[in-house]
Amino acid sequence: MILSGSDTWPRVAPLAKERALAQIHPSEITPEHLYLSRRQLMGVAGALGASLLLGACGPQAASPAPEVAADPRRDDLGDPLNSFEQITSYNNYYEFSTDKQRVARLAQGFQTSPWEVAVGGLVRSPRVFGLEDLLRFDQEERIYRLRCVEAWSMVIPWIGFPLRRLLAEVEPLAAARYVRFETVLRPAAMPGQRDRFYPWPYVEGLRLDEAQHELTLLATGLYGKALTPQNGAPLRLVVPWKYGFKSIKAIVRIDLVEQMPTSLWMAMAPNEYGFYANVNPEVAHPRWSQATERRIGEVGRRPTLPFNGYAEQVAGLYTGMDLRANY
Ligand SMILES: Nc1nc2c(c(=O)[nH]1)N[C@H]1C(S)=C(S)[C@@H](COP(=O)(O)O)O[C@H]1N2
Ligand SMILES: [Mo]
Repeated sequence: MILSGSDTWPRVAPLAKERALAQIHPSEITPEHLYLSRRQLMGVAGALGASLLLGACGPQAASPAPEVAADPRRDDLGDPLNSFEQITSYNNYYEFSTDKQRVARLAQGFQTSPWEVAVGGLVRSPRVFGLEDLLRFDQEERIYRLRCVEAWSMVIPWIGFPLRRLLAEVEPLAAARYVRFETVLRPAAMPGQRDRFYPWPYVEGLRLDEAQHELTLLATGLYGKALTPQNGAPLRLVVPWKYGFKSIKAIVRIDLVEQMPTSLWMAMAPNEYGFYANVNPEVAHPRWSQATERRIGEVGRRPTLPFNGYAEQVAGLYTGMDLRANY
């Protein structure tokens, strides 16, 4: 059997950084290793800042050398990480293309600096954060599974910070019940946004308590580097217990609101996608089962876990709710 949720907590999320550090023996810290040394991890914010500056005025960062050894780390269920190459070459990002293998090339050179994120709505202190402000939040590494609604998955070492820290800065008002996120609208640079079939910009939403959960991350990087454009640079949401489409990329607006936001997918296909979209092997998509998934890089399929393996941490958010009706 797969490890049950109770075997996973409390080794996951808040401790991920410590775990990652504990597993790195000093003799292993060599230039060939992509993963972070203690010194590098503490300098992550600075490093991201520097690579972003380079991105703004220099050529694109080079890809890692092909001879780089596979990262030996594991997620909280013992699964190996997907490679940087896999994570950055198989992407869902409809603003660029519906073809996952074309997104990376089309997104190359997408301008992500300067960047501003307006955080407002039902808050006491609305504020516009520049990317440099966001990098001032303590950055940490989180190794999370990403489970796409299309029934493929990956294990990704994100860099970022809990969304709840950002929300605390703007002080949500008592009337705020949901958080609404919006992706940048830039049709001149995003060919998919010239397709009027979709109601751009991409919008997603969370209930406020979901948004404030410790696992909910605003990611600024992965594999210790700044996010690539195809993965949602410079700032994207990561909600590991929900289907991947909730993890909205290239965020420019975050609003605290009273009513449940209508996401792009709720508007497009209300029979397929609901607001909650928690990973649930028992609720099939109208066109395919969600009981199993294909881990990118593996042959065969593996069982899909309730809440994508994070049930122990998040099931309490849904006590008393019918998770079939609230798909
Ligand atoms: N703005 C925006 N965000 C998005 C998407 C998108 O098309 N546009 N696709 C979503 C889907 S369906 C998935 S599975 C994940 C994929 O993230 P990745 O490419 O970093 O693996 O991004 C999500 N975020
Ligand atoms: Mo997805």
